[in-house]
Amino acid sequence: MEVKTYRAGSLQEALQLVRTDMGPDAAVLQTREVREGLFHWLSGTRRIEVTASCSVNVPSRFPPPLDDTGEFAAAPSSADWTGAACEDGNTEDGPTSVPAHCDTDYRAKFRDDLRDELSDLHSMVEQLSRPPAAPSHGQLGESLFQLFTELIDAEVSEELARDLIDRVQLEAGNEERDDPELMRSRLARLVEADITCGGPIRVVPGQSRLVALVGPTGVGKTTTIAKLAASFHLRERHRVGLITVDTYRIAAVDQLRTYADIIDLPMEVVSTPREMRAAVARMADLDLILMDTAGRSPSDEVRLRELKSMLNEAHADEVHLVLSSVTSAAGMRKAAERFADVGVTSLLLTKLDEATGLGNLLPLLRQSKLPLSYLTNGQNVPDDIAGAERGRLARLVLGMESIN
Ligand SMILES: Nc1nc2c(ncn2[C@@H]2O[C@H](COP(=O)(O)OP(=O)(O)OP(=O)(O)O)[C@@H](O)[C@H]2O)c(=O)[nH]1
Ligand SMILES: [Mg+2]
Repeated sequence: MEVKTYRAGSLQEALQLVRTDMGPDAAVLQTREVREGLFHWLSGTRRIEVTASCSVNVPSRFPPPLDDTGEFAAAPSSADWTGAACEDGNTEDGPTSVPAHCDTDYRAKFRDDLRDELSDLHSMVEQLSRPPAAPSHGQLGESLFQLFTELIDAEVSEELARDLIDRVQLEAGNEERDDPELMRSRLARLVEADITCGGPIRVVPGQSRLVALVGPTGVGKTTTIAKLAASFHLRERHRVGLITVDTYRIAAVDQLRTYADIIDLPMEVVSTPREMRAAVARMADLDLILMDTAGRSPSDEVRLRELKSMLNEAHADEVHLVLSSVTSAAGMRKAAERFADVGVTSLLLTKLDEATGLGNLLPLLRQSKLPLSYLTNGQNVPDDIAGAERGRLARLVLGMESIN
């Protein structure tokens, strides 16, 4: 008896393979879910395997068509009626009419069978759509399992945590796998390799550099401008000026003016592209111009276009997209996508002190091509800011180091 197995991404595709290879009369003997790929127990691809044969005669479940007289055109064979035979025992071979109640019994049986099959299919689909169970202690071994739970505690998504553990396991030698510290530093290096840092703003005396901060509302743009201004002016003795284009709220102008007064810096308030040109010209002899902008919803395309034309007018050398670490991974991805259009050149992450775990930053850090400039970790001006550094950031997002 010829028996073959076929694998595909879905039951439907697997049955199509059977049909193409063995023809429409092939009988399906078994279906089951299998996993393929390296470390299939962790994240192998789920496939459906169908075992089929052409040599097995499986009775048709469908009644033969009725002819013009309302009788079956060709009598079903005894095999066709297996289990559905009429109580009269009217199962003899050869052309014969089927009594009405036999037909009714058959159809009822057919309906029941169909219901059972639908219910089986339903459970199969449910099972397939369920995420695979988390890897167990026994599957991973002591140190990798510990690492996996640490990633989950750091709010790394389960999918990403599995992927990272897989990669670490793949790279580690057998003797390393029992050493939690070695595995931890291997994991940190892996994540570090995905992070790009651009370093702090490079100010060259006499070469006016214009740096703008943009981003969603309330992420800490103005506070960060104040931290940068104080740091460059008071600590590094550079000549710094401030421009704000956030004229939508009176309080926003007052907020920056307060910082400008305390640090003793010139400040310009700009509301049109023309005013922008004039303000930049007046500050041309400064070493650093920091530009504050109004918070924008990533979905507000009109306001984002306005922001872009202001930045073009200012000829900004650097545009830092400010994102809060307490935003969801999806929210950060959306903001990064939408603000890319305004000409963003780097990422600046704020409020690291407020996040319960920083694993949500990982997808953005891995996917974004933008270099990171600064990290902020509190409301204190000018202290709570530091240049982004790959190794430290990797340990922070993996929960191996605390921000405070
Ligand atoms: N915990 C914490 N709070 C911060 C940090 N940075 C800023 N904040 C606070 O976040 C709040 C909003 O800060 P702003 O600087 O006004 O934010 P913004 O992005 O300028 O806001 P809009 O101009 O309204 O879009 C303030 O209460 C800041 O003190 C930080 O790193 N950590
Ligand atoms: Mg602001």
